[in-house]
Amino acid sequence: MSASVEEPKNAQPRKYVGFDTITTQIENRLLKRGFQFNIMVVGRSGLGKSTLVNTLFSSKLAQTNGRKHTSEPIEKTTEIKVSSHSLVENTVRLNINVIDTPGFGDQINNEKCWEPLVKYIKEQHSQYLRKELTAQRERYIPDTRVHCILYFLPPNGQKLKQLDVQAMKKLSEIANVIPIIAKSDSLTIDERTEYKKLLQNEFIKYNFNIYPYDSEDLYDEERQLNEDIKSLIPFAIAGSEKEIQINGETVRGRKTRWGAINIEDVSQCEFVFLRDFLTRTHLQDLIETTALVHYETFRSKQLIALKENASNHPNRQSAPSQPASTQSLGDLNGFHRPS
Ligand SMILES: Nc1nc2c(ncn2[C@@H]2O[C@H](COP(=O)(O)OP(=O)(O)OP(=O)(O)O)[C@@H](O)[C@H]2O)c(=O)[nH]1
Ligand SMILES: [Mg+2]
Repeated sequence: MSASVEEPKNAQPRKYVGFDTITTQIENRLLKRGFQFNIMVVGRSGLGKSTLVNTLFSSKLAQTNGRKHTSEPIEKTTEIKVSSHSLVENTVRLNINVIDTPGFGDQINNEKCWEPLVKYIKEQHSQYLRKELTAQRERYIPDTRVHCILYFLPPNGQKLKQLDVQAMKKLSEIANVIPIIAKSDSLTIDERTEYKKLLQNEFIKYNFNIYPYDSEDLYDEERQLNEDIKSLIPFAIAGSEKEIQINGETVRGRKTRWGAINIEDVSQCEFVFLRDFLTRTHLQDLIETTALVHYETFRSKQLIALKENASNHPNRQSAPSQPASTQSLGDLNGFHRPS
């Protein structure tokens, strides 16, 4: 047989294509799509949650549907409110949703005041799972899962109150919780150090699962970084919705009769550490941990519950008019609460 089959002209790639180009491909795809990062702020009323939401990325925002101007007042938060912001750094687009929540402690009965937040977080997981399980799932499922909870603690130098203990315990079971000391401008540097130590001991005493978690997969470098971060947590921060003048320079800060604080100055408060931690060093890990640890736990509990449900009701499964999978998926609307 003569070799009459001509090689297609473009059969050989003109450029080098090897395994190492895969990272570039993934990188390009990620860069094009950008990162989606969802942060929730939680804590007692009046601790500065909404203010921090407006402070966190304000100097770097490309787009926002939050406050348009610093003169707009920040009002008391009465319902869960999501604002979306977009940030671009070195050609990387970061889409951030901030979930602002009403402060605890306003109701007469504060028992289980964290429940609406737990419900919100589980609903996002449930939505994601439903999309993932449909026959023709979207190639890219929009991610509304909460990647990180900033838990605000009052700057009072005291041990944790039961309300905070219970809320932190519940929330850290289903999401990455990062405690912070709110309004730390009201503490001296010594008071701050003392309070931080006290809280770190409280976290150990109550056995909280505080982010970042230990894992055997970590490189030595990452482990060291996590140790450093753990010694910093809870971050002592201050927020400000206003810009002020210090030595002729306009900075984001707070001015009182006793002096002024520039919140972006690391010698005065740890706001910049928190921002770097969220948007630089731990961004990808927070997103990944949510998917691989918290969402995965939710997902497997749900699927086991669905399976048990199906085997307890075999007739439902064999109903010809509706395939079992669709039927079970309907159950996810009100997610199961496996005991
Ligand atoms: N000293 C000081 N005051 C702050 C700080 N952050 C916010 N405040 C002030 O505290 C008050 C309450 O701030 P908000 O941001 O509304 O508090 P919140 O936690 O959202 O309150 P709720 O919506 O009721 O839960 C405002 O007057 C802020 O200006 C801070 O870091 N230091
Ligand atoms: Mg608020």
